Parts: sequence; C-alpha cells; structure tokens
Amino acid sequence: MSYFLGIDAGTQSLKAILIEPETGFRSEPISVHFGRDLPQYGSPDGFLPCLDPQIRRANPRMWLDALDLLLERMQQTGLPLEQVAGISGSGQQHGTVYLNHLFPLALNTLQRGQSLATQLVHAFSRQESPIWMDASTTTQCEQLRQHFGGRLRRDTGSDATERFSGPQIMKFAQECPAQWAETATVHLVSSFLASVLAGTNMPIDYGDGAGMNLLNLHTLKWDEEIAEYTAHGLLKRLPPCVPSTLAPGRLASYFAKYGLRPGIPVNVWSGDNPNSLIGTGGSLTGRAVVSLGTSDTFFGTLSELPTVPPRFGHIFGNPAGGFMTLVCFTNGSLTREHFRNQFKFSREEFETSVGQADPGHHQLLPWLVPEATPPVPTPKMKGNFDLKASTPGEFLRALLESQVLTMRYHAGNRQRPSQIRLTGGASASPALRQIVADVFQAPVVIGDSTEAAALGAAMRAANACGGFGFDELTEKFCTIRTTITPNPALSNTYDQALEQFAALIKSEI
Ligand code: XUL
Repeated sequence: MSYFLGIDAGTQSLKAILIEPETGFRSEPISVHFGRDLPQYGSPDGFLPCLDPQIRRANPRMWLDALDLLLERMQQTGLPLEQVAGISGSGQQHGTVYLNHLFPLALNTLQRGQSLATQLVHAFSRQESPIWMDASTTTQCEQLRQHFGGRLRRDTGSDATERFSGPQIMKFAQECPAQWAETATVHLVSSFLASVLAGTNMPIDYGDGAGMNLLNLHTLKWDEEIAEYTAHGLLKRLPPCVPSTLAPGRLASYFAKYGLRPGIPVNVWSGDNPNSLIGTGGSLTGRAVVSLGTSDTFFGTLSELPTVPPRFGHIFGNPAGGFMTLVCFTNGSLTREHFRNQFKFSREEFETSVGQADPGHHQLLPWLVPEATPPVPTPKMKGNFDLKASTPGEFLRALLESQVLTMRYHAGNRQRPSQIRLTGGASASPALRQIVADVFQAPVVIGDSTEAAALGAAMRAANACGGFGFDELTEKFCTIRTTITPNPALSNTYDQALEQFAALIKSEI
C-alpha cells in the first residue's frame, strides 16, 4: 500500500493528512498550533504581535520547529510513515522567506541529532517573514501601479496588492538594502518548506507563484521587467516557477528520524487556496468554493485567462491545470471570534443568538482590521443601524451576513453558483452555513474533511508522485457529508440586503 502525505502550513497551525488512494483511507488531521504548542515564539495567532495593525510578520524558525513537532506527533500516533510514497504541501500564500548563501549547504548537511530550527538558524538574511496579513506596502503598490499601469493586472492576474510577495520584497529591498544584498534566495512559505523536506532549493509552482505580482500568466515565466523594477537583482534570487504537478525533490535523509523513507519524491508545494480548490472537489464548472478561515475566500476554476481581469480579485494557477479566480477578505474568523469573545458567548450561545435575529435587516462594514477586498487600509465598523443599541444577536447576525454579502458583491459574477463547497474552520457553524446558502441562494455542500488544504496537498502528492488522476482522487476523497438547502423565501430579502450593503460600501469608499 502507498500512502501520500499532505502538509498544510497555515497562518495559525501546521497540519497534516495521510491518504491511501487504493483503499480510500484518510487519516485524521494531526496538527501543531503555533500559539499553544510553540509559546516560545510569542505568536498566539501565528504572527508576532505588532502595535501597527498593518505590519504582520512571523518567525520562519517557528515553522521549522512546527515541522519537526508535527512529524514527531504523526510518528507517535502510529501512522505508517514508512509506507509514505510521496509528499506535497500547502503554504499560506504570499508570505516570503529570505535566505542567505548558507542555506543550500545547511540544508544539505542536516544532522538527525539536532532540530531543523537550530541547524538553519544562520541561513536567514531576514529574521522575520512578512505574511499575507501584512498591509504595509501601500507606497510600493502605488509605485508599481504608476510604473506599469493596467499591465500588472493583465499580465500577473492581480493589481498591485499590499499582501502580495512582490510589493513585500520591494519594501524590504528599499528599506534594508544591506540585508537585501545578503539575500541569495527569496522563497514563499510553500517553496521554503518544500526545500527543507528536499534538502535543496525547490521551485515555486504556478498556483502560489501567481500570488506575487511577479509571474507573467501569459508566458508562465517570471516577468523580467516587473521583477527588476520590484527589486534590483530579484530575478536571480527567485527559484524557477514550474507546473504544480512536478515532483523534482527527493526527501532528505534527515527525515528518516520520523520513519519516513529518504529519497521518496517531493512534489512542489502550492498555496493554500490552490490546494483547497483540489481538496474541496470544487473544480467542476459552475461550482464555487467558499473557505471560512482566518481570512474568508471565494474561488472557482477558469479554463482560460479572462480578457478583463477582476478588479479586486486575483487569478492563480489551478494545480489541476488552467487557472482559478480568488477573492480574499481579510476579516474572517479572527473578526468573528473577536466579537464572540467580546460578548463572552460560548459557541452555542453564538449560534442561538444569530439564529434568533431577523435575517436581512441590518448591514455593516465588517472591517475590524485592514481589509484586502475592497482595499481598506484603516479599519472601519460602520452599520446602517445603531450598532450600540442593537442586541448582541442583531449585531452578530449583521456581521455574519455582511461578511457573506461582501463575498456576493465582490465575486464579480452576477450568475449564481450551481453549488458552493464550503470549507475552513468556521464552516462548522450551522448559522453561518445557512447564511451562505441563503445569501447566494445556492445549495451549500460540506465535505467529509474540513482540512481542505491538507487534503488537497495529499491528493496532489498522490497525483504527482503516484500517478493517480484528479477525477479519481476527487471522487474518493471529496465525499459529501451534508448539503444545506437555501430557503427560497429569503431570496428577495437578500437581494434587497445586497442593494443596501452596496449603498453602504459606496458611501464609505
Ligand atoms: C489569498 C490570501 C489568503 C492567504 C491565507 O490571497 O491572502 O487566503 O492565502 O489563507
């Protein structure tokens, strides 16, 4: 029997799932929570606290310690790691890791007796990695926009975007020229961890590479002109960009300490959203995927590049071929959790209070932290009702509905999806599930696994390293647990709510 391992390096935790395609076996997810399990990094939510809400960075050594701990836990759980025949992974998109010239040698000489973080400590030219929540690059985005105009959106699939890797690299090169000069390689979170597994620098895939404002989607190569304008000498610091189905790596002997066989193939990792597209089984035409995680995202597949790229959304490579659209909303679970905690509600009280409030009555701008879509640098929580006089249930319902209305408003497609595959931690909330179904007036389908990115990564490993087709894997692993039917009586209510939400948004930005 051949098992395939999928690892998901998310914002708040590192998780893994093992699958066996012949029998359809799928392990329970094993996870390491950065805040709880690695408190020495002082990052309760997966990033270093910073008073400036626009700056969000993480210590990349935390991800290395998490990888050691995750594999140790998998081994202790008794999972058959010695029968793993291929590995792939998923990384939170856009985050960048800056390595110096010591990195390749340090990778090549890893000793089993010491941890990864200890052995790679001198390989970083920058000690902190900006992650996707960082919104501090407005100046650089403006510079890119002024220089390249609409070409950036047409060729890279996205307008200059604060959290994207290109503007983040540009800021670092401008503000820290000496450290930039010491940087030999810039990796994404995905390609960094893939490199650690393979013991050598690994490429970036089209799925994650497209989230950098650097990949030309027409040629599928780094855009030399944009790269050089972004930072002098960037092109030679970028790993090559390759199709997501390649498995150019071989597992380093270091990982034999966890029972894994050295030399098994390592597939290029991809971003969390491209992996989730695979792991939710959302790749059929007409379907949409809504992922309710730290950020909320809305995505679907595209067989060709659109002639008019989306205004706020993005186009990434689809790991199964072609492209995918994505619209990302920063104010997701952390915002929902913030208000649940503020009202001191248990999860049950949260559900009951939302369920008791009337649907479609109130809307608000749900921006507790700087928002990516639409771009809102300064947080704003303004409603078309008296927020202070509302009951907790009314407020929470308005928050949840507005989070879903902003998705419908920005999805850019007036046609309703035929089905929405719902995933991410908050997809466990019955109230939120029903709101998604009612606002979009589309059936909402929940799969058997909530860990779509890790499952997608395991499926990609089985495809790239085991030759299994995506159709076969989707049928086996993306099984349906629950379908939530929309309430047709609320169709008009939410059409009107959408109009009201649109008016509110237009009055504020
Ligand atoms: C997508 C985005 C987030 C991150 C973290 O563009 O920024 O979805 O991938 O989940």
